[in-house]
Amino acid sequence: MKLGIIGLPQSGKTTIFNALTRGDKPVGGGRQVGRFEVQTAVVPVPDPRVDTLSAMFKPKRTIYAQVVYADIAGLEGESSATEKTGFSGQLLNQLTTMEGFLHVVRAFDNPTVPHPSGSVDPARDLKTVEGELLLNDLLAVERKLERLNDEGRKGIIKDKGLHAQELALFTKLYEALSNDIPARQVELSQTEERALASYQLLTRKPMLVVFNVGDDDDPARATAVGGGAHSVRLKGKLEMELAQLPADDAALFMEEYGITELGLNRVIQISYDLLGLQSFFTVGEDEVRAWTTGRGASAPEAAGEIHTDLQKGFIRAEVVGYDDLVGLGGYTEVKAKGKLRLEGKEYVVQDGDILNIRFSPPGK
Ligand SMILES: Nc1nc2c(ncn2[C@@H]2O[C@H](COP(=O)(O)OP(=O)(O)O)[C@@H](O)[C@H]2O)c(=O)[nH]1
Ligand SMILES: [Mg+2]
Repeated sequence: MKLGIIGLPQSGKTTIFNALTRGDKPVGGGRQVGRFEVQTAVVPVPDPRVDTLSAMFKPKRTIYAQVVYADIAGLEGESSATEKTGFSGQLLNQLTTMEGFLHVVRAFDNPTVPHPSGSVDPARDLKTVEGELLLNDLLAVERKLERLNDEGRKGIIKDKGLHAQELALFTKLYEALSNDIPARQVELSQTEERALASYQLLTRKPMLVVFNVGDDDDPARATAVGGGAHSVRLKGKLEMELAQLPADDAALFMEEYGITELGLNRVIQISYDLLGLQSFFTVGEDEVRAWTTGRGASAPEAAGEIHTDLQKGFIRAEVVGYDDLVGLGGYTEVKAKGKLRLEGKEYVVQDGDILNIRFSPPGK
Protein backbone atom coordinates (compact mmCIF):
# COMPACT_ATOMS: atom_id res chain seq x y z
CA MET A 1 0.00 0.00 0.00
CA LYS A 2 1.47 3.30 -1.09
CA LEU A 3 0.05 6.52 0.30
CA GLY A 4 1.00 10.02 -0.82
CA ILE A 5 1.12 12.81 1.74
CA ILE A 6 -0.01 15.96 -0.04
CA GLY A 7 -1.05 19.46 0.96
CA LEU A 8 -0.11 23.10 0.68
CA PRO A 9 3.44 24.25 1.51
CA GLN A 10 3.97 24.66 5.27
CA SER A 11 0.85 22.66 6.16
CA GLY A 12 2.96 20.14 8.08
CA LYS A 13 3.42 17.35 5.50
CA THR A 14 7.01 16.61 6.46
CA THR A 15 6.14 16.91 10.15
CA ILE A 16 3.44 14.25 9.74
CA PHE A 17 5.66 12.16 7.47
CA ASN A 18 8.20 12.16 10.31
CA ALA A 19 5.51 11.22 12.81
CA LEU A 20 4.33 8.29 10.69
CA THR A 21 7.78 7.02 9.77
CA ARG A 22 9.65 7.95 12.96
CA GLY A 23 11.88 9.99 10.72
CA ASP A 24 13.79 13.19 11.25
CA LYS A 25 13.64 14.93 7.89
CA PRO A 26 14.09 18.71 8.23
CA VAL A 27 10.82 20.63 8.55
CA GLY A 28 10.02 24.26 7.88
CA GLY A 29 12.04 26.85 5.92
CA GLY A 30 15.36 26.16 4.28
CA ARG A 31 13.97 24.65 1.13
CA GLN A 32 12.15 26.44 -1.60
CA VAL A 33 8.42 26.50 -1.06
CA GLY A 34 6.49 24.69 -3.76
CA ARG A 35 9.50 22.91 -5.21
CA PHE A 36 8.85 19.38 -6.38
CA GLU A 37 10.39 16.88 -4.00
CA VAL A 38 9.51 13.36 -2.86
CA GLN A 39 10.75 11.38 0.11
CA THR A 40 9.51 7.88 0.80
CA ALA A 41 9.73 5.53 3.75
CA VAL A 42 8.52 1.99 4.36
CA VAL A 43 6.71 1.56 7.67
CA PRO A 44 5.76 -1.72 9.33
CA VAL A 45 2.07 -1.79 10.22
CA PRO A 46 1.77 -2.24 13.99
CA ASP A 47 -0.51 -5.21 14.72
CA PRO A 48 -0.82 -6.82 18.16
CA ARG A 49 -2.04 -10.04 16.49
CA VAL A 50 1.36 -10.44 14.86
CA ASP A 51 3.02 -10.00 18.26
CA THR A 52 0.77 -12.65 19.80
CA LEU A 53 1.38 -15.13 16.97
CA SER A 54 5.09 -14.47 17.19
CA ALA A 55 5.07 -15.20 20.93
CA MET A 56 3.23 -18.48 20.18
CA PHE A 57 5.44 -19.78 17.38
CA LYS A 58 8.77 -18.19 18.37
CA PRO A 59 9.82 -17.99 14.69
CA LYS A 60 13.22 -16.94 13.39
CA ARG A 61 11.62 -13.96 11.65
CA THR A 62 8.57 -11.86 12.38
CA ILE A 63 7.40 -9.68 9.52
CA TYR A 64 4.68 -7.07 9.73
CA ALA A 65 2.60 -5.81 6.83
CA GLN A 66 4.07 -2.71 5.24
CA VAL A 67 2.88 0.65 4.10
CA VAL A 68 4.89 3.10 2.04
CA TYR A 69 4.47 6.79 2.74
CA ALA A 70 5.59 9.39 0.23
CA ASP A 71 5.99 13.01 1.33
CA ILE A 72 5.19 14.83 -1.89
CA ALA A 73 6.06 18.53 -1.94
CA GLY A 74 5.21 20.66 -4.95
CA LEU A 75 1.52 21.53 -4.78
CA GLU A 76 1.62 25.29 -4.81
CA GLY A 77 -1.85 26.46 -3.97
CA GLU A 78 -3.14 29.71 -5.36
CA SER A 79 -0.31 30.50 -7.74
CA SER A 80 -0.73 27.31 -9.74
CA ALA A 81 -4.51 27.21 -9.47
CA THR A 82 -4.78 30.47 -11.37
CA GLU A 83 -2.56 29.26 -14.21
CA LYS A 84 -5.02 26.50 -15.15
CA THR A 85 -2.32 24.37 -16.66
CA GLY A 86 -2.37 21.53 -14.19
CA PHE A 87 0.52 19.91 -12.37
CA SER A 88 3.96 19.46 -13.89
CA GLY A 89 4.46 16.07 -15.54
CA GLN A 90 6.89 15.09 -12.81
CA LEU A 91 4.47 15.84 -9.98
CA LEU A 92 1.54 14.24 -11.80
CA ASN A 93 3.57 11.07 -12.42
CA GLN A 94 4.26 10.74 -8.73
CA LEU A 95 0.67 11.39 -7.73
CA THR A 96 -0.76 8.84 -10.15
CA THR A 97 1.36 6.01 -8.71
CA MET A 98 -0.22 6.44 -5.27
CA GLU A 99 -3.04 4.18 -4.10
CA GLY A 100 -4.48 6.90 -1.91
CA PHE A 101 -3.74 10.25 -0.33
CA LEU A 102 -3.30 11.70 3.11
CA HIS A 103 -4.19 15.30 2.54
CA VAL A 104 -2.61 17.43 5.26
CA VAL A 105 -4.52 20.63 6.00
CA ARG A 106 -3.10 23.26 8.29
CA ALA A 107 -5.28 23.88 11.34
CA PHE A 108 -2.57 24.92 13.81
CA ASP A 109 -1.69 28.42 14.91
CA ASN A 110 1.99 29.20 14.88
CA PRO A 111 3.06 32.84 14.73
CA THR A 112 6.55 31.83 13.63
CA VAL A 113 5.09 30.14 10.55
CA PRO A 114 3.01 32.75 8.71
CA HIS A 115 0.41 31.21 6.41
CA PRO A 116 1.16 32.09 2.76
CA SER A 117 -2.47 33.25 2.34
CA GLY A 118 -2.37 35.43 5.44
CA SER A 119 -4.68 33.45 7.73
CA VAL A 120 -5.26 29.93 9.01
CA ASP A 121 -8.40 28.67 7.27
CA PRO A 122 -8.68 24.89 6.95
CA ALA A 123 -11.89 24.95 4.91
CA ARG A 124 -10.35 27.30 2.34
CA ASP A 125 -7.10 25.28 2.07
CA LEU A 126 -9.03 22.05 1.74
CA LYS A 127 -10.93 23.52 -1.21
CA THR A 128 -7.79 24.91 -2.82
CA VAL A 129 -6.07 21.54 -2.98
CA GLU A 130 -9.25 19.65 -3.93
CA GLY A 131 -9.58 22.24 -6.69
CA GLU A 132 -6.09 21.49 -8.00
CA LEU A 133 -6.77 17.76 -8.07
CA LEU A 134 -10.12 18.33 -9.77
CA LEU A 135 -8.52 20.58 -12.38
CA ASN A 136 -5.94 17.95 -13.29
CA ASP A 137 -8.61 15.29 -13.66
CA LEU A 138 -10.72 17.63 -15.72
CA LEU A 139 -7.80 18.29 -18.08
CA ALA A 140 -7.16 14.55 -18.46
CA VAL A 141 -10.83 13.84 -19.14
CA GLU A 142 -11.03 16.72 -21.63
CA ARG A 143 -8.04 15.39 -23.56
CA LYS A 144 -9.63 11.95 -23.71
CA LEU A 145 -12.95 13.39 -24.92
CA GLU A 146 -11.18 15.40 -27.60
CA ARG A 147 -9.46 12.27 -28.84
CA LEU A 148 -12.72 10.34 -28.90
CA ASN A 149 -14.46 13.14 -30.81
CA ASP A 150 -11.54 13.40 -33.24
CA GLU A 151 -11.81 9.71 -33.99
CA GLY A 152 -15.51 10.15 -34.60
CA ARG A 153 -14.98 13.05 -37.01
CA LYS A 154 -12.25 11.32 -38.95
CA GLY A 155 -14.21 8.09 -39.05
CA ILE A 156 -11.33 6.05 -37.63
CA ILE A 157 -13.26 4.21 -34.96
CA LYS A 158 -12.04 0.63 -34.63
CA ASP A 159 -14.65 -0.63 -32.22
CA LYS A 160 -17.97 1.23 -32.30
CA GLY A 161 -19.31 -0.34 -29.10
CA LEU A 162 -16.20 0.51 -27.15
CA HIS A 163 -16.09 4.03 -28.56
CA ALA A 164 -19.69 4.71 -27.51
CA GLN A 165 -19.03 3.26 -24.07
CA GLU A 166 -15.96 5.43 -23.53
CA LEU A 167 -17.75 8.51 -24.79
CA ALA A 168 -20.56 7.96 -22.29
CA LEU A 169 -18.14 7.28 -19.43
CA PHE A 170 -15.92 10.29 -20.01
CA THR A 171 -18.88 12.60 -20.62
CA LYS A 172 -20.31 11.53 -17.27
CA LEU A 173 -16.96 12.21 -15.58
CA TYR A 174 -16.62 15.54 -17.35
CA GLU A 175 -19.99 16.68 -16.08
CA ALA A 176 -19.16 15.74 -12.49
CA LEU A 177 -15.66 17.25 -12.48
CA SER A 178 -16.76 20.51 -14.07
CA ASN A 179 -19.31 20.80 -11.25
CA ASP A 180 -16.56 20.34 -8.63
CA ILE A 181 -17.63 16.77 -7.88
CA PRO A 182 -14.64 14.44 -7.36
CA ALA A 183 -14.54 11.32 -9.53
CA ARG A 184 -14.75 9.09 -6.45
CA GLN A 185 -18.36 10.23 -6.07
CA VAL A 186 -19.36 9.17 -9.56
CA GLU A 187 -21.08 5.80 -9.61
CA LEU A 188 -19.54 3.45 -12.13
CA SER A 189 -20.36 -0.05 -13.30
CA GLN A 190 -17.68 -2.72 -13.03
CA THR A 191 -17.02 -2.44 -16.74
CA GLU A 192 -16.61 1.33 -16.47
CA GLU A 193 -14.38 0.91 -13.45
CA ARG A 194 -12.10 -1.37 -15.46
CA ALA A 195 -12.08 0.98 -18.44
CA LEU A 196 -11.03 3.83 -16.17
CA ALA A 197 -8.34 1.95 -14.23
CA SER A 198 -5.42 2.94 -16.46
CA TYR A 199 -6.28 6.66 -16.23
CA GLN A 200 -5.52 6.87 -12.52
CA LEU A 201 -7.71 9.92 -11.93
CA LEU A 202 -6.53 11.69 -8.80
CA THR A 203 -9.96 12.44 -7.36
CA ARG A 204 -10.97 8.79 -7.83
CA LYS A 205 -8.34 7.71 -5.30
CA PRO A 206 -9.34 7.35 -1.65
CA MET A 207 -8.41 10.37 0.42
CA LEU A 208 -8.00 10.84 4.14
CA VAL A 209 -7.97 14.49 5.15
CA VAL A 210 -5.61 15.00 8.09
CA PHE A 211 -6.28 18.24 9.94
CA ASN A 212 -2.95 19.17 11.44
CA VAL A 213 -4.06 20.77 14.70
CA GLY A 214 -2.21 22.53 17.49
CA ASP A 215 -1.33 20.91 20.82
CA ASP A 216 -4.32 22.58 22.52
CA ASP A 217 -6.89 21.36 19.99
CA ASP A 218 -10.40 20.67 21.16
CA PRO A 219 -11.25 17.24 19.64
CA ALA A 220 -14.95 18.15 19.58
CA ARG A 221 -14.26 20.81 16.96
CA ALA A 222 -14.61 19.62 13.43
CA THR A 223 -14.35 20.89 9.90
CA ALA A 224 -16.71 19.29 7.45
CA VAL A 225 -15.16 17.46 4.54
CA GLY A 226 -17.25 16.62 1.53
CA GLY A 227 -16.56 14.77 -1.66
CA GLY A 228 -16.48 11.26 -0.25
CA ALA A 229 -13.31 11.89 1.75
CA HIS A 230 -12.80 11.01 5.41
CA SER A 231 -10.99 13.02 8.03
CA VAL A 232 -8.98 12.83 11.25
CA ARG A 233 -7.48 15.46 13.52
CA LEU A 234 -3.85 14.93 14.35
CA LYS A 235 -1.47 16.95 16.51
CA GLY A 236 1.30 16.78 13.95
CA LYS A 237 4.10 18.41 15.87
CA LEU A 238 3.36 16.55 19.11
CA GLU A 239 3.09 13.24 17.26
CA MET A 240 6.40 13.85 15.54
CA GLU A 241 8.10 14.62 18.81
CA LEU A 242 6.58 11.50 20.40
CA ALA A 243 7.68 9.34 17.47
CA GLN A 244 11.23 10.60 17.82
CA LEU A 245 11.48 9.76 21.55
CA PRO A 246 12.83 6.44 22.85
CA ALA A 247 9.88 4.09 23.56
CA ASP A 248 10.12 4.37 27.39
CA ASP A 249 10.14 8.16 27.37
CA ALA A 250 7.28 8.25 24.88
CA ALA A 251 5.18 6.00 27.15
CA LEU A 252 5.79 8.28 30.14
CA PHE A 253 5.00 11.34 28.10
CA MET A 254 1.78 9.83 26.75
CA GLU A 255 0.65 8.90 30.26
CA GLU A 256 1.33 12.40 31.49
CA TYR A 257 -0.71 13.95 28.68
CA GLY A 258 -3.46 11.34 28.70
CA ILE A 259 -2.69 10.16 25.16
CA THR A 260 -3.89 6.58 24.80
CA GLU A 261 -2.98 5.82 21.23
CA LEU A 262 -0.33 7.07 18.84
CA GLY A 263 -1.77 8.91 15.86
CA LEU A 264 0.48 6.75 13.72
CA ASN A 265 -1.51 3.62 14.57
CA ARG A 266 -4.83 5.35 14.11
CA VAL A 267 -3.90 6.80 10.72
CA ILE A 268 -2.64 3.42 9.47
CA GLN A 269 -5.83 1.70 10.62
CA ILE A 270 -8.05 4.26 8.93
CA SER A 271 -5.96 4.09 5.75
CA TYR A 272 -6.43 0.32 5.70
CA ASP A 273 -10.19 0.71 6.00
CA LEU A 274 -10.28 3.47 3.42
CA LEU A 275 -8.41 1.41 0.86
CA GLY A 276 -10.59 -1.62 1.60
CA LEU A 277 -7.66 -3.68 2.85
CA GLN A 278 -7.32 -6.41 5.45
CA SER A 279 -4.58 -8.66 6.84
CA PHE A 280 -4.10 -12.39 6.81
CA PHE A 281 -1.24 -14.32 8.36
CA THR A 282 1.14 -17.17 7.69
CA VAL A 283 2.78 -18.87 10.66
CA GLY A 284 5.56 -21.39 11.25
CA GLU A 285 8.90 -22.01 12.93
CA ASP A 286 10.74 -19.97 10.33
CA GLU A 287 8.44 -17.04 9.97
CA VAL A 288 5.31 -15.36 11.28
CA ARG A 289 4.12 -12.86 8.76
CA ALA A 290 1.25 -10.48 8.03
CA TRP A 291 0.09 -9.95 4.46
CA THR A 292 -2.23 -7.39 2.96
CA THR A 293 -5.10 -8.13 0.62
CA GLY A 294 -8.26 -6.44 -0.55
CA ARG A 295 -11.48 -7.26 1.30
CA GLY A 296 -13.34 -9.84 -0.72
CA ALA A 297 -10.15 -11.44 -2.07
CA SER A 298 -10.41 -15.16 -2.83
CA ALA A 299 -8.02 -17.72 -1.35
CA PRO A 300 -6.01 -18.00 -4.62
CA GLU A 301 -5.74 -14.19 -4.79
CA ALA A 302 -4.43 -14.11 -1.23
CA ALA A 303 -2.01 -16.91 -2.14
CA GLY A 304 -0.82 -14.72 -5.01
CA GLU A 305 0.22 -12.05 -2.53
CA ILE A 306 2.72 -14.56 -1.13
CA HIS A 307 3.95 -15.82 -4.50
CA THR A 308 2.48 -16.11 -8.00
CA ASP A 309 3.37 -19.84 -8.02
CA LEU A 310 1.05 -20.34 -5.05
CA GLN A 311 -1.78 -18.71 -6.96
CA LYS A 312 -1.15 -20.56 -10.23
CA GLY A 313 -0.76 -23.95 -8.58
CA PHE A 314 -3.38 -23.35 -5.88
CA ILE A 315 -5.07 -26.54 -4.68
CA ARG A 316 -6.56 -25.73 -1.29
CA ALA A 317 -6.04 -23.49 1.69
CA GLU A 318 -5.91 -24.73 5.26
CA VAL A 319 -7.63 -21.99 7.22
CA VAL A 320 -8.06 -21.20 10.88
CA GLY A 321 -9.36 -17.94 12.32
CA TYR A 322 -7.02 -15.90 14.53
CA ASP A 323 -9.30 -16.14 17.59
CA ASP A 324 -9.62 -19.93 17.25
CA LEU A 325 -5.87 -20.45 16.95
CA VAL A 326 -4.98 -18.14 19.81
CA GLY A 327 -7.92 -19.28 21.94
CA LEU A 328 -7.11 -22.98 21.53
CA GLY A 329 -3.37 -22.47 21.88
CA GLY A 330 -1.92 -24.26 18.86
CA TYR A 331 -2.45 -26.29 15.70
CA THR A 332 -2.72 -29.63 17.55
CA GLU A 333 -5.66 -28.32 19.56
CA VAL A 334 -7.17 -26.62 16.52
CA LYS A 335 -7.15 -29.92 14.59
CA ALA A 336 -8.49 -31.87 17.57
CA LYS A 337 -11.47 -29.49 17.80
CA GLY A 338 -12.07 -29.64 14.07
CA LYS A 339 -11.40 -25.92 13.64
CA LEU A 340 -8.92 -26.31 10.80
CA ARG A 341 -10.90 -25.90 7.59
CA LEU A 342 -9.96 -26.97 4.10
CA GLU A 343 -11.14 -24.28 1.70
CA GLY A 344 -11.20 -24.21 -2.09
CA LYS A 345 -10.79 -21.63 -4.83
CA GLU A 346 -14.04 -19.84 -4.07
CA TYR A 347 -13.24 -19.13 -0.42
CA VAL A 348 -13.31 -15.44 0.49
CA VAL A 349 -10.46 -14.65 2.89
CA GLN A 350 -11.48 -12.96 6.17
CA ASP A 351 -9.47 -10.44 8.18
CA GLY A 352 -7.27 -12.35 10.63
CA ASP A 353 -7.35 -15.69 8.79
CA ILE A 354 -4.25 -17.82 9.17
CA LEU A 355 -3.56 -19.55 5.90
CA ASN A 356 -1.48 -22.46 4.77
CA ILE A 357 -1.61 -22.84 1.01
CA ARG A 358 -1.43 -26.27 -0.60
CA PHE A 359 -0.27 -25.97 -4.17
CA SER A 360 1.40 -27.92 -6.95
CA PRO A 361 4.76 -26.38 -7.82
CA PRO A 362 5.19 -25.19 -11.43
CA GLY A 363 6.29 -27.76 -13.99
CA LYS A 364 4.69 -30.68 -12.20
N1 LIG B 1 2.69 24.66 16.19
C1 LIG B 1 2.74 23.77 15.21
N2 LIG B 1 3.61 23.96 14.21
C2 LIG B 1 3.67 23.03 13.21
C3 LIG B 1 2.81 21.90 13.22
N3 LIG B 1 3.06 21.16 12.12
C4 LIG B 1 4.04 21.82 11.45
N4 LIG B 1 4.41 22.95 12.10
C5 LIG B 1 5.45 23.92 11.68
O1 LIG B 1 5.12 24.39 10.39
C6 LIG B 1 6.28 24.49 9.56
C7 LIG B 1 6.08 23.71 8.30
O2 LIG B 1 6.04 22.34 8.59
P1 LIG B 1 6.49 21.26 7.51
O3 LIG B 1 6.21 19.91 8.10
O4 LIG B 1 7.86 21.50 7.03
O5 LIG B 1 5.43 21.58 6.36
P2 LIG B 1 5.44 21.10 4.81
O6 LIG B 1 5.95 22.24 4.02
O7 LIG B 1 4.00 20.83 4.51
O8 LIG B 1 6.26 19.87 4.71
C8 LIG B 1 7.45 24.01 10.44
O9 LIG B 1 8.11 25.12 10.95
C9 LIG B 1 6.77 23.20 11.51
O10 LIG B 1 7.52 23.19 12.71
C10 LIG B 1 1.90 21.72 14.32
O11 LIG B 1 1.14 20.75 14.42
N5 LIG B 1 1.90 22.68 15.27
MG1 LIG C 1 7.96 19.45 3.56
